[in-house]
Amino acid sequence: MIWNETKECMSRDEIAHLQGKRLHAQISKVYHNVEFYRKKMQALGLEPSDIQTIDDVVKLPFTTYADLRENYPYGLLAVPKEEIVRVHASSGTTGKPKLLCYTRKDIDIWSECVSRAMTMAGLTRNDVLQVGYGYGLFTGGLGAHYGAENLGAMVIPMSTGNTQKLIDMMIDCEVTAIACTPSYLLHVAEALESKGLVDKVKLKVAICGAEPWTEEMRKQIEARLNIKAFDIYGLTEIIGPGVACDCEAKKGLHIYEDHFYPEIIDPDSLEQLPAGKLGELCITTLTKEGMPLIRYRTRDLTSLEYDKCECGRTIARIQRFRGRSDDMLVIRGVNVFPSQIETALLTVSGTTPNYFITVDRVNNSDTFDVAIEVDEKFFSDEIRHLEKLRSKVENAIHQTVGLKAKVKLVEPNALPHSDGKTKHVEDRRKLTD
Ligand code: DLL
Repeated sequence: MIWNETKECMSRDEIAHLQGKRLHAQISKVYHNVEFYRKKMQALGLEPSDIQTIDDVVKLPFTTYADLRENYPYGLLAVPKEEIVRVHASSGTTGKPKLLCYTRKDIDIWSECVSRAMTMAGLTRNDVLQVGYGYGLFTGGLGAHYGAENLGAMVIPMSTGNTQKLIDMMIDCEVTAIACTPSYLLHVAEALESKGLVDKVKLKVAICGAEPWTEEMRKQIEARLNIKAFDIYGLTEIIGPGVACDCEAKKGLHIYEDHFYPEIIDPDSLEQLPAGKLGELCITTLTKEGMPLIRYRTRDLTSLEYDKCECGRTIARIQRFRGRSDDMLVIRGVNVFPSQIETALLTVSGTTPNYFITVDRVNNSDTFDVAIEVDEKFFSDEIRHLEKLRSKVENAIHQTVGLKAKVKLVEPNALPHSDGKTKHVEDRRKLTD
């Protein structure tokens, strides 16, 4: 089922009843199948029978990305490994990535959620959709792809990296919809404008996400391409894109509450906050089989609204994201933790752990500059040695982060030093309205 009216327009009581039933079943499963959850619950004196209604969720312990990293790769599996048909991964603060495992049913539910999001954006089986998210361990490409196929639309799996080809196929194949990051779409808009091709494309809808963006960016995209742009949210840990998406009313992103139970918590006290209050989004997966997550702290800062939307849906709405409660940056759709720079620098001798990241948005594209203090001797040495070191550092960062940085090597003590918490990042992009 694609447009799941029975699940998106229930009364709040019906939603709570379904969520309670599913939570109870999910908790019984993880208690018996995942030692990590069993131990955490036992430490709190909890048994599955203590979790009967959705309000009981507050009794449960939180899960964090550190838990995922520590249990890498299969420690949080709730089914035998043979039932896993796919994995995806997302970068972590240091070292190993977070690995997420999907059963056949998980993939089906994920595809249905993405199809529901695409339906919300007005797409049907008559549409031709280009996927401009990366394919691979990142969930964007395959997530959008399976969702669009499930909808019955024609999918063109472009992936990233070849804008000219994307534009050629957009025109030749009469593409009507695109799924990609908002910053990339602005880049595509620029390329189309510079070639005078905007009138040649049949694009009407864009489904953009994977990075923070503003209403201003949405207006620009819509005006420059004469299309409607929708905001889609998700994270690898929960499933990938399709956790939530906005509708025509643009009053927030509808979260598929029949599969994902959202809470807002105070990131310091960890208390649950009421509707409308800004805090950290925390999600419990209600139907996931492979790697269910209980009260997963997304670190994304937002608020929730529960009143009925103009579109008729009764499922909760996530408001535009206001940032993160950790230091993760999303640069050109790639998650970057500043500590990854430190990890990269450890592999290059002659460097120090003193670095400074500057992120900006120039011509609608994110810039990623890293200044690093290096051994004094490189400045009295021949310039080619400094150049060689710079290229080694650039490669190490590219390897660790998965993104190319513009590296500048500086002399010791050239970067700002302070007694308190060392500042390693300046984000000059204005990503909240
Ligand atoms: O970015 C999944 C995705 C792919 C979502 C394509 C939408 C479209 P991760 O790489 O695990 O997964 O990154 C998840 O990206 O916790 C947010 O901080 C940020 N993010 C994702 N979508 C949005 C959005 C994918 N619409 C992290 N608005 C999340 C703001 C977003 N931030």
